[in-house]
Amino acid sequence: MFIDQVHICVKSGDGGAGCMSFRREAYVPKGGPDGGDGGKGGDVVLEANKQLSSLVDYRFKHHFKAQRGRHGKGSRMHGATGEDVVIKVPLGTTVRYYDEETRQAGKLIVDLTYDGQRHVVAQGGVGGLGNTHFVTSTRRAPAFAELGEPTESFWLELEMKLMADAALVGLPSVGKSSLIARISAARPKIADYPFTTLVPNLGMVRSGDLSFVVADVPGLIEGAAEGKGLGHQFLRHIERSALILHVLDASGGFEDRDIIEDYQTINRELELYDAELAQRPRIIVVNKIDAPGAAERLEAITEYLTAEALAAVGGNEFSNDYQKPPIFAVSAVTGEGIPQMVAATAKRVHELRTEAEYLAETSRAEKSAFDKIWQHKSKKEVEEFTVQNLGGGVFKVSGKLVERMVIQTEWDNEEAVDHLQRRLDKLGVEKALAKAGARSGDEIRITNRAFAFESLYCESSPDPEEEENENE
Ligand SMILES: Nc1nc2c(ncn2[C@@H]2O[C@H](COP(=O)(O)OP(=O)(O)OP(=O)(O)O)[C@@H](O)[C@H]2O)c(=O)[nH]1
Ligand SMILES: [Mg+2]
Repeated sequence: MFIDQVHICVKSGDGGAGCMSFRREAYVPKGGPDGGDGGKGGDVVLEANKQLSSLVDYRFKHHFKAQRGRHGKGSRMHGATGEDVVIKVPLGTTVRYYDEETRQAGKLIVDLTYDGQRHVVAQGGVGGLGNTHFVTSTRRAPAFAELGEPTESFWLELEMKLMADAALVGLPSVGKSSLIARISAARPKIADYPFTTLVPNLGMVRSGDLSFVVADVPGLIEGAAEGKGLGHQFLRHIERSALILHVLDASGGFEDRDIIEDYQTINRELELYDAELAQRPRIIVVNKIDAPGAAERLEAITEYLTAEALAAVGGNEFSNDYQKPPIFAVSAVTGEGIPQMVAATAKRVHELRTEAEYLAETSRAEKSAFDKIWQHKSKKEVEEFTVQNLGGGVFKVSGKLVERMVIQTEWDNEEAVDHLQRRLDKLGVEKALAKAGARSGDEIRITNRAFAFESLYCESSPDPEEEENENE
């Protein structure tokens, strides 16, 4: 079965807790703090792998959990980092957030397009620091350590779009499957009724030194772009192909169809689905050239396409071969015209690939520069926080780092809470609270914790004695 969309639930590893411990040695009565740090939790990583051709592995396996970071230990022993979970996916997999309840896919996270490309979809939790970090000139024996950062699980939608170089596109029964069977080792079902092909087939085609992957997708019909027939869900596979092999039936089919109308129908559907698709490089393959009446239909469509191409260049003749419409008359049954069509396709795919590689190189360089800027920005964003006056002497502080600090604090430990307050002050939280109008004794909320505000910057009733001290 061809699986091209799955939902998986991922959870990175929690961070390990830092350790609170003091050195104990024979003959050393009072050893210093020696609690090691907790290890970082494992990441959940998606990795593109060219060996895979579908998402079938994730049809029944939905849950992926990375290992937690180990806790720190005495003697400055740091906890081990949790192992990552690496989820291998085929090339051409796009990854989005997914809301399990509403069954809606959300923001695009990444598009995995080249072999070995990796993306961390869930970062492991940060390990807590051991008590050795909290020694100051006045606090020689810190009796607290940080907790590890917990992580949460969430759902992702993985969607695979075929990465074929060329896609055989056309109405039902024009002979797309017959063609792929003729030019590659693929053996799809072929029959004289529409919608024989229900899932895409891929084939590898060789032509001299060049080779390319071709896709045979279910036939498109009028209204496909709006979801008619089977075509719609497969239109997205065409999106990935650099070249469209537009297949036309020169036999007229059972209904003696007009070949020019057929051509226009497909173009219209592509255009409606995505205007860019209509502009995609293409080769016209006029199939069933062995059938009676085929010669006239070939002539009609050639005339039509030539006029169209001339109009595009705005002249009466072509100044080079590239301006001519690429039309190939073939028969999947007799093999007539097939070698020429394959050679032209291979050549065009090769040209497009070279172009795309050049563009990918430049844009990858651009992208990594962009990533750096973004990383820098996100570090700043982590440190940012906001203060909200909820009224009635209650203030809420929100922000990534601030919240993480609170979560990693062991609240039963007075010294740890003390330390947290000092860190919040350092970040500027106290100042910001005072500025927002908080007074000593007011309630401060950060994530799920509430505590009383005590400030050096703003006293509810200034103590004269203290002021005197400050003036000294
Ligand atoms: N005479 C003749 N018949 C052909 C040729 N190519 C395909 N056919 C016939 O056309 C019918 C449809 O062929 P398929 O290859 O199944 O067509 P398809 O485009 O894949 O059709 P769907 O999968 O339904 O979209 C079959 O009966 C084929 O034998 C050809 O070159 N000449
Ligand atoms: Mg078919």
